Order: sequence, then structure tokens, then C-alpha cells
Amino acid sequence: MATKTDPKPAGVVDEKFRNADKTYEGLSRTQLIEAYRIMYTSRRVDDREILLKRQQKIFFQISGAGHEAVGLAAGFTMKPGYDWFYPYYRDRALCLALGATPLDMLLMAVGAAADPQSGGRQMPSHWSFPKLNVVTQSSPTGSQILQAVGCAEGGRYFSSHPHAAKKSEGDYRQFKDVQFQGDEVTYVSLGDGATSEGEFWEAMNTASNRKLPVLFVVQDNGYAISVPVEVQTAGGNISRLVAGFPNFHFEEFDGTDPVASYAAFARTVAYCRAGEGPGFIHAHVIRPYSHSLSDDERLYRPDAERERDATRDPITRMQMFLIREGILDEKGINKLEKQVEDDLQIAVDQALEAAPPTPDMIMRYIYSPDLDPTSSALQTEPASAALAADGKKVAPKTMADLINATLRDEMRRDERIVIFGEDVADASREQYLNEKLIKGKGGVFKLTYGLQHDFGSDRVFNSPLAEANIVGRAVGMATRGMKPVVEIQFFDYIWPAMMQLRDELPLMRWRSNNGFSSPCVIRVAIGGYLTGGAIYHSQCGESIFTHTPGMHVVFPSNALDAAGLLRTAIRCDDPVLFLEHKRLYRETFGRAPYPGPDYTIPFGKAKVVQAGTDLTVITYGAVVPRALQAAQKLEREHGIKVELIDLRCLNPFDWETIAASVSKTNRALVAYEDTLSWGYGAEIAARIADQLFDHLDAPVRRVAAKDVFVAYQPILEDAILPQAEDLLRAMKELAEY
Ligand SMILES: Cc1ncc(C[n+]2csc(CCOP(=O)(O)OP(=O)(O)O)c2C)c(N)n1
Ligand SMILES: [Mg+2]
Repeated sequence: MATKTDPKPAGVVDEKFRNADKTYEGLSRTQLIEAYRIMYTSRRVDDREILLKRQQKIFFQISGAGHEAVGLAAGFTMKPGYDWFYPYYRDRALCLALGATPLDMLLMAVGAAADPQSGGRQMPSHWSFPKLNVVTQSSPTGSQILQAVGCAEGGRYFSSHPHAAKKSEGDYRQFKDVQFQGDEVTYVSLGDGATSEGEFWEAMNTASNRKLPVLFVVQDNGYAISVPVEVQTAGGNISRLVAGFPNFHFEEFDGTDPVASYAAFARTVAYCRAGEGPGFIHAHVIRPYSHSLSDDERLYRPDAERERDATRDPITRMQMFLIREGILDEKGINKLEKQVEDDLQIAVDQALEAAPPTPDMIMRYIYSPDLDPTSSALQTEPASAALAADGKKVAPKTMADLINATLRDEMRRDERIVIFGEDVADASREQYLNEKLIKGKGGVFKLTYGLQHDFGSDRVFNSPLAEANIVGRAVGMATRGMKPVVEIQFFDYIWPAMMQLRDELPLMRWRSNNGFSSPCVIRVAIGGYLTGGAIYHSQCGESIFTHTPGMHVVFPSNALDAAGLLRTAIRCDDPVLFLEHKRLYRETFGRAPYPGPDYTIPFGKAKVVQAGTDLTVITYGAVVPRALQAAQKLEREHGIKVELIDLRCLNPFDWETIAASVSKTNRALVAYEDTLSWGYGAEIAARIADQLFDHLDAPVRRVAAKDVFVAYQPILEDAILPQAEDLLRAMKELAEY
């Protein structure tokens, strides 16, 4: 706790005549003065920002006004750089109490290059202080909550696997320091409105079930912009709704009262710290300054209601408390406030003079500046090749086998890896396994089979049936330095996780200006050609993710590539979406012997499946074997030689190989399984048209699925998805153009 122990400052009521030792719920008089200083500073930073916004010197403002006592209480009962914090935008007083400065905040408001939180990338009040363990926050309401759960799981994991925290050369661990404390607590806050988000409930569920030391803090100001709490929350009170969650310590109180708030936080933090389970704090606060400067609450709140709130203003309450208790007199208050004003003026002047970021900085930190997954150092030879050269017999294995073997070897090598998702464990009721009553499941496609058995239930475990839960927790764990390799059972069901996959995971590093990162792997079973897969077990949609900066997207077509690319993905310092085609899992095409525990393939390097001179076909995934079949037939029957390129990795992708090939063949066909329009191939085709126009002897063509979802009846499925005959026809037409 940041308290001053200096001698009695002037203005403090003479303690000779008072009970100098008297404490208030454990807070000393000196601490209470410090508390007021922080709360008042918080309010005044808001006031100054509002002025600056009106003067058009900053571009946005959202205040913590009315929430100061809660932030203060949290800051006084938790430890910066020891506990972990997932605050929301009203937590200005919390950040000040933890050690952030008004200058830090104002630099963010002006969007300065020196803004320590985001380098001018994020709006003000989007806190991020790596040294204090305040984790970069975003704007979507509620997306921080599951991450906080993952963060707490990370702390617990490292406590029971301290060796895993060690640094290690040769992969992301070299750049990812791990710190953890056996009794750390993770703070996460949100407004009353954000409790309506599904992710809130998913987070409560897991924190409760796993008895995690997460402190949920709902700062209930009665409104979410203009929507009152009774519209958000059934019955109008979130405490009543969550009361049934087991293992929690609950508190509900007036969050405008600093001493009562402190007491409630002290009890709850102690409960979490002791490992009893999560805490739930429901603080009733006020919101005196409208939602933000873009909102005028007089449009939906009558004066009487606003005046009623004003009587509970925590700043005034604290002032009156200090005077009533004889801790500070009016002179003392004035002196403290003047000091705050003077200090703030210096900070404002500094912030207004701070240099803005330069446009050349915009592309920095989208990906790790330390580890380049496209490096040629990752180009290795499969160990199986050497064995075969020695005349040893090495049996070819399926893609499913090699993914399983790669996961196993990587888990052995790196204790930070955990695997979770729906059905990925062998059996959650591990006694069944121990007593050898069952064989175990290990995923609906059995890709993780035996891993729980080999590595234990704290490294391979089932999640609830909730995709946001899987990805959100993975983000939190990865922020702490773990390496979650999670599974989304079917691409068709990835959408509940979309907020995490679009607005969180790929942005942790960029939005914090390299302050935080969350390198993890999301394995997803994708694709059709299943004969009966229908709408909801056949989808592709990779371009949605290649369209998201900050995330690598890999899509192997054969067993060997899957093994090499998965290893690179796991060792990578960035988030990776690893797409595994279901139809290819056990296909005869592309089987290979296990290439050994060190086999890696760099990202962004395509494979020329077959060299040719007449036409370039660019594809990936399950279209590769179909295109190969078509190309072979075309050569047999018409003597046309196709150069077939398997991209393997979609972001980054291998432009060099494409350009070299198209410059040679002068004809390009892009083929993909997803629906034709707006798909991944559109980008490749546009680039070829743009940059290789002078080399082209024919238009750039695409072959892809019809613009419709995949139907169940195999006749319909065949008509919808691109088939070898479709590819053959397009290749021939283009070659003859
Ligand atoms: C997912 C999402 N939807 C909508 C918004 C726009 N928005 C920003 S704040 C807010 C209201 C939040 O209310 P509450 O959770 O009660 O917090 P408060 O601002 O009252 O402290 C809304 C709707 C958003 N940021 N994120
Ligand atoms: Mg609210």
C-alpha cells in the first residue's frame, strides 16, 4: 500500500488533543489523509481532462468521478506488482493508488509518444502499467473478466509448477518473464451494465468452480450510459442473482463511503488471499459526470435524481469525514488540495508539451519484435529422413497422429504448455482413468488422446461448453507466461469467442505498445468434404482471421506440415490460429513418419507441391489434394504442366513464391474451399493483378465454394464445394486462354 509515513504535515489537526492512534476499520489518520489526496487527485485529473477536451487539446474523456472510494479501497488493500489488475475505465483512483501518476494519464489523453500505456494508440483511461501488473484493457465491456480468470489460473499453475517459470532459450520463453506469488489475488472490475455480458457469467462460473483467487468488483452506478440497472439485471440487483455461486465471499455496500469500502475490500481480499475462493464486491456508487463527455445525462435523468446522487459524492463525504473526525481541518484540506492542483498543473504542462507519436511507429509491435517465426533458422529436416536414409523403416502416420505426437513432445519440452477445450481430456473423472476402468476420450477427433494420462489433469483438462471461456482464459494465462494450446472443437462454433479473437488476443501487444503479449495457440477443426457434415460441421472462414492484424493463421494440408508448423506455432511469441482440416486428419494423402521432436517449418513459406511451366495454382488445405489430382490428370490428358503451390500458412503468406511462379507461368488460378466472394483468394488474386500485371497472359481466376453454406445431402455438398473436376475445368480454360 502506498502510504506516507512522514511527520505530521502542517494543517493536520494537533494530535496531542486527539486520539492519534485511533484507526478506522484499520486505516490510520495518516492513511486517511493519503486516501483523500488520491481521491481528490483522481477527481481533479478528470476535471482537467474535461477542460482540455473542451479546449480540443485532447480527443476523448471518460471519468472515474463518483467511483473514487472504491478504487481507493482496492488500491489500499491490494499490492501493485504483486497482485494482478484487470480494471475498467472508471478505475482512475485505483491506478493512482497503485502508483500510476497523473502525468501517465495525461500523456495518454493527449496521445503522446511517451504515453506509457499505449504510445498514443488507445483512448484515455484504458489503463496499462506492466510494472504494477495492471494489464492492458480494451473498450469492449466485459472482455477483461475471463482474462482475469486465466491470469489467476496462471498464478496458481506456476505456484504448483515453479520450474515452468524458468527462462529458456530458443522459443517465446526467452522473452517472457514469469512472476508469481503463492497468495496473489487478481482484481477485475466492471460496471453494472457489463454484468449483462455472457462472458461475465462464464467467468463467475469458472472462478467459482475452480475456487480461484479472483476479486470481482461490480461498480454499480445504476446506469449503463442511459439504460438503468433494472433493465440490465433481473430484479435490479446483481448481488441477488449471483448469490448462488458456490465458494464466493460476497459483499454489497455503499461504495461512496471510503471507510466502509476499505473494510469490505479488506475482508474480501483476505478471503481470496487465503485461497478460500473468489470474492464478489458489489459497490453502489454514483456517476456525477454523465457517461462520458459524449453523453448528456440530463436527457434521461431528471434533476431530482441527479441531486440525490450528489449528496453521496465520495469526495465531499471524505472531506466531511476528515473534518468531523478532526483528522484535517479546513486549512489542512485547502493546503492538500492546493498541493494537488500545483502538481497537476506541472503534469498538464508537461503533457501538453509532449511529442506526438510519428506515423512510422504504427506498424511496430503488431507482432513480437524478438522472435521472427518466418526465420530460415526454423527450416529443418525431418529426423525421419535420416532414419530412412539409414535403411530404417519409418511408418507413415496420419495428420491426427502427428499432431498428437507433436503436442506430446512439446509438452514434455515445455512445462508452460497446458491444453484445454471441450472434451480434450481423456476423462475429467480421473479416478476412472486411475482405476483403468476406461480408455479415455482425448477430443472428439482424438487429437489430444493420452495427453492427460501422460501429463496430468492440471495440464490437460476440459473446459465448460463455452468458447469465449476457452479463448478468454487462454489470453489471461498467456499474459502470465503460460503457453495455452487450446482447442475449438469445430470452426462453426468459434463465434462465441469472436470478441476475444478479434478485439483481445491479437491486440494485447499492439495496444499496450509492447507492454503485454499473449502468445498462445488456438487449434480449430475446420472444413467440409465430410459427406453429411452439413451447415454446422463444414464451415471455413479463414479470411475473417487473416483480416485481423496481430494473429498468425496456419492451414496445413498434410501430416508433415502439420507437425512442423504446429511446433513453430507453439514456440512462437505471437498468437497463432492453427486450422486443422477435419477431412485431412486421417486421409491417406499426405501421411508421413513422425519427423522428430525438433522439426519446425517457418511461417510464411509455401511449398511447391509440383513444379510446372504453364499455369500456377495457388491453394491450401483440403483443396491441395484435389488440385493435385486435377493437375496430374491435366498433364496426362492434355500435357499441360501446372505449378501447384500449397501456401500452408495464410498469415504471413509467401508472396515471393507466388510472384516467382506467376512471373514464370504467366497464368494464375487461386483455389480455396471457402465461399468464393470476399474469401481469402480474393486478396491473393488482387495482389497478383496489382503487382504482376505485366507478367499476366490471362485474367486471374478463382475456384471456390458457391456463395452458400454447405448442405447435408452429399449431392448438394458436392455441388457446393469445389471438386477436382471444377479445378480441372478452370485449369484447362486458363491454360488455353
Ligand atoms: C461490448 C460493448 N458494447 C457496447 C459498448 C459501448 N459502451 C461503452 S460503456 C457502455 C455502458 C457501460 O455501463 P456499465 O457497465 O454500467 O459501466 P459504467 O460506464 O456505468 O461505469 C456501453 C454500452 C462497449 N464499449 N462494449
Ligand atoms: Mg454503470
